[in-house]
Amino acid sequence: MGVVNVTPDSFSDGGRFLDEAAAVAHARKLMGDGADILDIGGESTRPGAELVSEAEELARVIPVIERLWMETAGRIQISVDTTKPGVARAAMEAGAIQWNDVTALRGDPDSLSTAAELQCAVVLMHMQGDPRTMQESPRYDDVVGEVEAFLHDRAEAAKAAGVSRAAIALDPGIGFGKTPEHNLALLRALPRLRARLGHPILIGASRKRFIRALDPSAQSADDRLGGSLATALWAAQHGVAVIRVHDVRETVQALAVQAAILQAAA
Ligand code: HH2
Repeated sequence: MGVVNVTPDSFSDGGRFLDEAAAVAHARKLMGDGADILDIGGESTRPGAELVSEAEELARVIPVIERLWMETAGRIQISVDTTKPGVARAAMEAGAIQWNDVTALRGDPDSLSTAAELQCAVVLMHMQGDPRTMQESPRYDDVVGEVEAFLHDRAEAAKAAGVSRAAIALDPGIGFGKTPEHNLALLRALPRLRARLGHPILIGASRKRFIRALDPSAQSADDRLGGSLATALWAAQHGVAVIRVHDVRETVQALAVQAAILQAAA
């Protein structure tokens, strides 16, 4: 899954693809690089990010989704990264098929019923707190157990609201209200999460700050490709279904080499 941020303030690429033409050109590049899914977002969720109005978010993402859908005629799956049911609805009308929600459909009282009505695929992500404050003091007694229980409960809530079981993917939310140690524990626990939750897992670790904790020289998000690739390979090896990344070409190449080694005659 390639990331297309139509925002001025995303942590790694804010401002680069804010206008429609730049965002569409970037999306085309990610498709050419081998992305199967494009995740289009109009509101940053980086720690401390400001909230965006629904009108502003619609104005950022809908023209991009419409253009991509017209150009690609279904050759690529379009996902919308939003916490707002109104944006998800407009995105599905414009051609998206998936709602990626970092609040796991808790962002609005209408989120669950809207997802059920739209019959779209959903990604339900774990986050402790909200983006403005989540990195101030993340605390867990048992991070893996608590994230697993949360994702289980949100999948149940979605199903109870009418979302079909096969439409649900789950995401432990790397970097969302977590210390570097919490993130590493969750990555280590991917086989357990996958086995116990029984839904496809999505991982978004690309360019995130926990990589800086392991390599203090990686101050800028652009300096974190090595750590992003290491995480993508680990995730793929442990059965993660979707890997959300900024550097699609490099990730596809790394995954291809990994797959070739695993398939080579010994
Ligand atoms: N991470 C980000 C945004 N959306 N969605 C899911 N499901 N999982 C993630 O890990 C995830 C996500 C943050 O990355 P990015 O979109 O590059 O930054 P920003 O939120 O600042 O736009």
